[in-house]
Amino acid sequence: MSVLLNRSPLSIASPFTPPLPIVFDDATSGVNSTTGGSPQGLILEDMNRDGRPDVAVANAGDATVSLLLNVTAPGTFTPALATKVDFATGAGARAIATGDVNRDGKRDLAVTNETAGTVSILLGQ
Ligand SMILES: [Ca+2]
Ligand SMILES: [Ca+2]
Repeated sequence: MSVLLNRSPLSIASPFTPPLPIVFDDATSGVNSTTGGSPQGLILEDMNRDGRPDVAVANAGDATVSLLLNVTAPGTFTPALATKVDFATGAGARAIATGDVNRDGKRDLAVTNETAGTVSILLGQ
């Protein structure tokens, strides 16, 4: 999994004339983090409620979801992700989404498992 930062100019003239220039890092200058096998779906969501979006990846190859907490220092231009923590899903994890399934105020994950023909719900703790 690669994180490519948006390097667009921070100030926008008012009124600006579209198109707004957008510039990203490329895979050689971005940050690459290890996921599980054959990563498929990905979401950015603040799973631990610290104000920084974290990364969750559905891994079809090893039937897991990898959660990589965002540990980027505030105000820096270098993204940093913690080492992944894996959670078991059904076989062939593909798409991933978040929501508060049990309405306890904590983000949960829902993962489609293509091979198993199931959906896994992983409740936030
Ligand atoms: Ca977070
Ligand atoms: Ca919840």
